[in-house]
Amino acid sequence: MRDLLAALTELRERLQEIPQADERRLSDLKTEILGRKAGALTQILAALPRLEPAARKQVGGAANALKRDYETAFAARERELKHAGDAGGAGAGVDLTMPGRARWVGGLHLVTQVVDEICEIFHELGFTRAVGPEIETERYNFYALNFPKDHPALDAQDSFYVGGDLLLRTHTSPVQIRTLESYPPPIRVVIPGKAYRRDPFDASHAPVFEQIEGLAVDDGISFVDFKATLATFARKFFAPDTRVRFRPSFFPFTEPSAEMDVQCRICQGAGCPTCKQTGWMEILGSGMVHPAVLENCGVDSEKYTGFAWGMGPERIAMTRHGIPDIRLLFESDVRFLAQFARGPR
Ligand code: 2U9
Repeated sequence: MRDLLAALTELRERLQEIPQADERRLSDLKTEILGRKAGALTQILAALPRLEPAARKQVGGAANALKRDYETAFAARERELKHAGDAGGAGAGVDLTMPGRARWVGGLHLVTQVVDEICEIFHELGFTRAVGPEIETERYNFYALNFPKDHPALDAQDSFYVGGDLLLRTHTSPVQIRTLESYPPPIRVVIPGKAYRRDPFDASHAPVFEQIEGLAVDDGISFVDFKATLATFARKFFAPDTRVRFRPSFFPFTEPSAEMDVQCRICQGAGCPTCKQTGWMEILGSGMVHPAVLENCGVDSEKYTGFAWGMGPERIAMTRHGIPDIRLLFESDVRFLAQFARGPR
């Protein structure tokens, strides 16, 4: 009996091992102590019937109490280990088959993507990107570009004046003027940037919008260079088989002037609501640089000629994707923008 009580005392000390045990150790301990045949405590309990009644009572009481304590300690440790798994630790409670949460990844705005793509195409054609101020003087925004003094664009009703003769530029053309003043030909520049006009904010107009303009000036640049460069751009941007046409137009800064259309991408020229049944979509205005503009910048118009163009990336994005309202491009609604989500090129 004394041996059994000593064994029980020893086993009680080993209770302390349980809170530190990992899953594997816990399972081994359970077998070692409570195992159905060879468990140390099981064997003590099995020996009880052979003891004298008084000894049976003393050893049995202590052995049963110890068994309860073991069972409680094992259960508590098992719960603890399961919880650790739930909290993200390795082991029980982690469902490795559960799908992960999708990470929200941002992208470039559709108009930014179109601006980058257009600039890249002109870069391949030998044009360098140039930028300039958004607040301009009337000279850079109008007069150097051969606008007459009574042109309606100079009216405060049409342009945003910020004081005196300073205004928010109504196009990016002042950057071409600054380039012509600062660098001798040959010049090939493409200018992306914002422009501002006092237009109502409706389905096809916005008071602030992106523009991309371009300019090539050199000795011997002809109308053929002008048409071929812009037609090449259209075929690189839309598709290699894109048909283009040039219609006569008028701008104070170009002579002759032309608007370039591409065959409607939606109806292939047959006529549809998007192209207003014409089979064509206008994508840019252009022309040979007016000699007066070259002279205003100190460039000899007898020696040099050039061509220039301007286009609206919002409008081009709308043409390409069939977007019906320009305001969708300003509202930052991710449900709309996510359709075009792409990262930096
Ligand atoms: C210089 C000489 C010539 C730039 C040009 C256009 C025609 C044109 C519009 C297209 C849509 C502006 O965004 S829009 O409303 N632009 O039609 N722009 S030629 O001509 C220049 C510019 C600078 C020194």
